[in-house]
Formats: sequence, structure tokens, C-alpha cells
Amino acid sequence: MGTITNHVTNGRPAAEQDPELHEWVESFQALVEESGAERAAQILDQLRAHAERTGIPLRFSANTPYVNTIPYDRQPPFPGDQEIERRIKSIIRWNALAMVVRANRVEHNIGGHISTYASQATLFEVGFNHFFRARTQDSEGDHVYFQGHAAPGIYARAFLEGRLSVQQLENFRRELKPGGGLSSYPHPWLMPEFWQFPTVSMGLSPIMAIYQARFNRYLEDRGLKPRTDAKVWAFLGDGETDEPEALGAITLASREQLDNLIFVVNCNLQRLDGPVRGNGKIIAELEAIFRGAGWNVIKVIWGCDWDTLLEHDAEGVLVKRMGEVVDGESQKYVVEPGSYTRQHFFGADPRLLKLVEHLSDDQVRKLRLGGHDPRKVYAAYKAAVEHHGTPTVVLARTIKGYGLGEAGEGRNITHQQKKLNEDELREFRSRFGIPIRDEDVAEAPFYRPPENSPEMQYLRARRQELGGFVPQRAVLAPPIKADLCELFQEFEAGSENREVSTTMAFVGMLRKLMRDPEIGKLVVPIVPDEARTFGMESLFRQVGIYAHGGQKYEPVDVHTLLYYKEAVEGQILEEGITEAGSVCSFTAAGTAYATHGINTIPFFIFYSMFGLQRIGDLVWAAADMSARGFLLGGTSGRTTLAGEGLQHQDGNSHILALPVPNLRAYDPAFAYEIAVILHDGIHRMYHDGERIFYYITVMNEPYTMPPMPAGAREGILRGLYKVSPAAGKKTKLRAQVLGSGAILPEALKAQELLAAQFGVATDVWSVTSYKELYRDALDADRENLLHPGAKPRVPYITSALAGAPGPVIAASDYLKALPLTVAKWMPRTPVVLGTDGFGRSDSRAALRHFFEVDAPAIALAVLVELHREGQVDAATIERAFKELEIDPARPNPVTV
Ligand SMILES: Cc1ncc(C[n+]2csc(CCOP(=O)(O)OP(=O)(O)O)c2C)c(N)n1
Ligand SMILES: [Mg+2]
Repeated sequence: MGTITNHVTNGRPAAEQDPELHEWVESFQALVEESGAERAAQILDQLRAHAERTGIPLRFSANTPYVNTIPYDRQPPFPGDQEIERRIKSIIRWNALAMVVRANRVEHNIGGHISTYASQATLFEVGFNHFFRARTQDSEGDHVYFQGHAAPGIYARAFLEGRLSVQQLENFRRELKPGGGLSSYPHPWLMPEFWQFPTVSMGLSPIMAIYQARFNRYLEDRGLKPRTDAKVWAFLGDGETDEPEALGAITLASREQLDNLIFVVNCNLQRLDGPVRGNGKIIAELEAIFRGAGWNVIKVIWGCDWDTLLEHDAEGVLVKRMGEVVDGESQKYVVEPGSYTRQHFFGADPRLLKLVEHLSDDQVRKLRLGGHDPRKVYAAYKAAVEHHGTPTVVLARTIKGYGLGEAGEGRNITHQQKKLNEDELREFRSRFGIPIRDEDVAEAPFYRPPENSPEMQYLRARRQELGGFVPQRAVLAPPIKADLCELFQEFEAGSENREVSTTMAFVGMLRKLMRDPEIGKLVVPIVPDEARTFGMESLFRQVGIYAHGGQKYEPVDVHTLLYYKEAVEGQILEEGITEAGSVCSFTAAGTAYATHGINTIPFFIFYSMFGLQRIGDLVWAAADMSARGFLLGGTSGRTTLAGEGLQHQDGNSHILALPVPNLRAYDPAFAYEIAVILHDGIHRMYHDGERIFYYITVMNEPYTMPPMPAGAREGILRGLYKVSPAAGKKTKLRAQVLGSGAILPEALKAQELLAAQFGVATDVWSVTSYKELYRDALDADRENLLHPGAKPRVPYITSALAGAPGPVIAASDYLKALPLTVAKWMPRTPVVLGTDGFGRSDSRAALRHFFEVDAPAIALAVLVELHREGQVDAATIERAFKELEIDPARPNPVTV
């Protein structure tokens, strides 16, 4: 009963000293005892409502008292063997520490983190021994996002489990060593059979975990997988929660009732430089935020040592004191001797001093915190997995660098600590009872108990019970066999006289794909509130918008053909205005082939300017995870999106696509190009299993789509093909114009103009992908460098343009740097035209004129190049400036 009193009083004036209050508390207690907690809560709710109606201003607080959410009397018994678990955990602690210390001895400053795992060991180990389920034949297993900097602890456990060798541990952070090493952090790209989720760019794993949990539900609601009780666990740092992405999507999780999602925030009160909230309380702050967002919040602040103290805190002074001490001060209690805590914490009130008078200073210092107490952590996790209706966050109080003593425990330098001297190692060894001899300890040897030891047997038995090892990644989905030739063929014929945009053409393909009997159901269209922008509203009705709870209202446009239809089995993920959230859905869907064994094919379409530029790091994480699927940069191009201006017009994204190694980037101009790219992409990713994904830009400018020229397929995929040969091959004046995407039609106009007005015969090429050309050429160069005696490999761009007569002009709606990436491999130095500078609002024609990428600008560049070669005289150039209406004194778009 003592604990309940603590909750109620929360440091308010003690009831004993306030007779009126005393009477109220007594009757309330009687109510609880007679009618139960539920009824008591109901009465309180009604009283509150009554007070509000009466106009009494009530104070609002989203916080509960600064004590454990689960009081001692509701704590379930611990089901494991606590002593063996402690020993296993101690060995893992030692190996994690040894791994980092040894790595930094061999290679000075190779890095690694000791303190993060040291603070988190119990939070993980309780999970490993009792909760994290592996995937088996019959159950899908949990998805666990491990805090990235705690990777040494996960490796150390896998070593005990027999999954990693001594050599691998020795090569921690030295992945290039013979025999292989271990990646610094969780990177599925580098350890594809081990890690599932990259978590080290802080703030990304919480939002990814939310959308992962949501996507798991989506698969169930759409009947693509059976309903299960599998969980998504995400372990975060308390400092990490300052990243906007970390908390930015938490209301989605509660709105969608994601009770399959559990966050565990390791509240060690410290980040890299110092305290997370030295002058405040991070746990209280997070509690209020998550409660306000509708989450189930479980605080695990105090360990069992504190239960007896709380029991004797009849007047609530201890709870009050717990609630008022700021985190910076709490950190001090970790570093200072027990006498300090006695004086500064308990010394605030004689009644508190009395509470601990039976404890020595050392005992005061060792009063264990919640996150280091397996019983408290178990209670919290159990409550979390059994909770229904909302997601749960466990806020666990821990100590950064736990067990490091003088070497770092609770100190501001602890995050960076990677080297321990012999004394410090010996102390750590003794504190955790690792059977390593004094004379060996300086070497920091790894320790693995004998196979038949109780520790090893227990560890194996627990994992067996939970289905196997975690983390583990495997490609589970079989290749897609569907023959999509016929499906895409239709788009190779062109649009005849109908003017359509590439976006419309793409949507047509998507719609058709979704009707395909074999793969239609696997398509996952994702939009961040832009479906209408891209003409996709017809899909609303066709396949429905996903809504876990179904549509609970009659939409205002119900009488129209294309009404806003939401449905439990809806296929479209209409994410609202969150590109970050949408790309997380993309990643979850694009990796379902591994996480669920389901080949879902995501198509995420967005305003291209708000793509790679805004959510580049999430795309990087998707790449790390080998996500498959298509990113569609809509309304792309600096001059193609009329009217919108500086913030919207994208001339950057194809440059930003360059660094992502496994991202194939295409800037197609015609429907058949898109059809060829999509068809090939699905085949490469879902049939051949390549670890690639796609970025394709699509535009909203309508024009007639020509039929596909014979033999164009290979060039489309490799990045370049001749789309329109020069008419008069015998003409003396010849030129080559390379156009891409939105600017290809300008190149074709320039071809006509040059022929008609200046007698120049021009070949026009469509560059569908500078990135592909660039990769291929770099590959060839490298091969030739390493094999100087062999017959040189000629890059595709060089062979494609070989013998093409005349100057080369390359024009795109992107930065000039894009064609310049391949300039070196062209038969001659090209003139590049592009859209460097800030966009602005005007018509397409005006913008293309301003950025010097329209047909006249292309034609002028051809003529000036021919003039330099002495093939065109000065008078023609003068005429060109006049006829093409180009003012040489016009402003440079880069600087205005
Ligand atoms: C986006 C990003 N910014 C910065 C870092 C560098 N960094 C790594 S760990 C760390 C501090 C982590 O503190 P916290 O989240 O509290 O985790 P703890 O180690 O205390 O558990 C920082 C700043 C990073 N990994 N990612
Ligand atoms: Mg921290």
C-alpha cells in the first residue's frame, strides 16, 4: 500500500498535516479497496470533468511522479535464473570491452564504443533471454533495431553463441583484413547475413521502426501475411531523441494503434559531450511527450534496492526529492562517493537521511537503478508485449559506462573512452568476476566458457526457446517469375497524337502493373499527399487508400467516380506530408523480401526537390539495407515545373543520386524509355536479386510520346542512344546534341532549327542516365589501369559516340556538372548546358530561355563551336544571335 500512497501524494503536503486532505485521501483509499482501481479512476475522471464544467481551473500535467510505472506490488516474478544471466551478461560485457580495447591497441584511433553498451547490457540481455524471437518456419520473429553504438555488445553475444570467430572479433573495425572483420555499426550491406537494420545515423531508426511496424500491419490487413503478435523493438539513446526524425512520427504510431511497436530509450542521461538535460529531466520530458502522443509509457527508473526505501517513505518525501533533482546532479551521484549522495540527495530532508541511516556510504552508492535491474526491466518488457491498443515506450534509467569505474563511469568523457590501462582492466575483470588470471588481464583476452558450462547451456537453451539467433538476416523471398513483356510493350508504341506527360505515362504503367494477376498485389504505391499532383487520384477508387480501421465516414466526394476511398485492404500508402515517413515505408516495403519473405515492390512518388535533397540520409539507409523498388522524382527539372519557383524546381537531384552506390538513376524523356527501365528494373531486382534500387525522374509537361526506335533498348538502359539521326548526312556542317529528360524535346527542336535556318545536320541523342554512363566509364578506366597489357576496354559512351561528326553539346535540366561527369570519355570536349542557379517562378519557355537550355541556346552553342573550328563565319554567328534572340549581355543565371 505504501507505494500507492507515494503515487498519490507526489510530494504534496502530507495528508497527516492537513486534516481535510486526510479525510479525502482516506475516502479515496476506501473507494480503491472496495470498488477497485478501475472504478476509482473513473470517479476521478468524472470529478475532473465536473470541476471543468464548474469553471475551476485545473492544472495540466502530462507527467506522473518520478517513480517506476510498475510499482513493486505489481511486479511479476522474474522467470529466469538471475545468477546465470548475470554471469553471461558479465562475460559479454568483458568481451565487448576487450574487443574495443584490443582494436585500438592494434590500430591507434580505430574507434569503437564501450560506454553505450555498458549502460545497455541489461536492457539487451533481458530481451535476448526472454523476449526477442527469431524467425522460424512457423513464426515470423521480431524485428529489433539495436542502438548502433552498442554494436560491440551484440558482437560479443554472437561470439558466445558461436556465430562469430575470435578472428572476426579481433578484426573489429578492420573489415578489410584477410578473413574479414566486423563493421563498426549495424550495416546490412556489409554484413548481409547478420544485421537487418542500419541504426547508426541517429534519429533514423525510431522513425524507420515506426513505419516498419505500420508496414507489418499493412501486410496483414491486405492478406499478404498472416496476423501475428510479432513485435518491432527499437533501442534508442536518450540524446538521440533530440533528432527531429526520432520523435517526429510518434503520433502516427499511436493513431495507427501500433501495439506491435516497442521503443526502449536508454536514459543514461548523457550523450557524447555531456548531459542530455543537465538542467532538466530527460525521462520526465520524454514521458510527457509520449503520453501526450498517446503512447503507453513505462518508466523504469529505480531498481529493487529502492523499493524498501519507497516502502518507508510514507509521507512522499523521497518521491518528491526524486522528482526535483535535475539530471546533471543525478549524474554526480554516479561519479562521487556515497557520502556525497547522502549529503546532497538525502541530506535535503532529515526524514530522507533517516531512510538511509542503516546503509553504509558504499551501499548508498550502489543503490541500483532500474535499467540495470533485470527484474525491473523484465517487468517493463512483459507489460509492453502484453499491452494492447497503443505502442509502448520504456524509459529506462541507466549509467553510461556502467562498470568502468574511474575509467569512465558516468563521466563526461565516457562516450569516447576506448582505452583502458592494466589496472582498469583488472578492476573491471574483478568487478564482473571474469575468470581471467592477473598475469593475462593486460592482454584483454576474449573469454568463452566451455561448451558444457552452465552459462553456455543456459544461453543456448534460451535462444532455442525463442527460435534461434537474433539479429539474423536472410533473403527469404523466391524470385518473381512473371513475364511482363506484354504488359510493358503497349507503352513502346507511343501516344500517337495524344499529348501526355511522363508522369501520366508512368501512372498508366503503374495502374496496369497493379492489375497484373501475379505481381499486382505486391505493388505498394506510396505518396506524401501528392497523388493529385501526379494524376494518381484514379487509383484511390481502383485500389483504395490503406486505413487500418477502415473508412469511418462518408467522403464528401462519394458521388463522384474517383472518390476518396479508404479501406482496410487499401493498397495505396497515402502518408500525408512526410517525405521522411514515406521513404521509411518505401524501405520497409523494399526490404520485405528479407524481413518477411515477400516481394513487395514499392513505388514512392514525390516532388523531386523534396526527395534526395531533403531525405538523403534515409535513402542512404535504404541503400545500406539493400532496399528494392522505385523512387519517382515527380515534377522534376529546374525549368519544367512552371510557376513554382526557387524552392520547388529541382536541378539537383540527379547530382545527389550520384553518391548512392547501388541507386540507378534515370532521367527519361519518353514513355517507352520509362517502360524499358521499369521492366528491366523489376527483372534485375526481383528476378535476378540484384542489390539495387531506382531513382527515376518524371515530368508534368505534356507532349506526344513517340514510338520506340528499333534497337534502342540497350542504349536506354546503358544511358545513351541515338533518338533522332541527322536528316542530311551529306551536309558539311555536322553536330551532335545530347539531350535528357525534359530538355530532350528542346534538343529535337534545335535539330530542326539548325537544319532549317543554318544548314547544320544534327544527330540527337537521348541521355537517359549520366550516372550509368559515368559508372561504366569509370569501370573501364579502372580495368585498363589494372591491366595495362590487355586490350583496353572502351567505355560505352566512347564507343557509342565514336565517329559521330562535329561538336558535341550536352543539355539537361540539371546542373552542368552532370554531363561534365562523362566529358572526359566523349570523342571531344562537349559544351554543357544546364540549370545551375536558383529557380524562379515563370513559364517553362521563359525559364528555359533564362537558364539557357532552350532550343535557341542549344543551336547557338552548336554554331559557336562550328565557328571556332572555322566552319561557320562571323556573319552567321551575328545572324544567329539576332534570329535566335539571344542577348550576349543577359545575366548569368547562376548569380542572379
Ligand atoms: C545523426 C548523427 N549525429 C551524430 C552522431 C554522432 N554520435 C554518435 S553517438 C553520439 C551520442 C549518443 O548519445 P545517446 O543518444 O544519448 O546514446 P548513448 O551512447 O548515451 O546511449 C553522437 C553524437 C551520429 N551517429 N548520428
Ligand atoms: Mg545517452
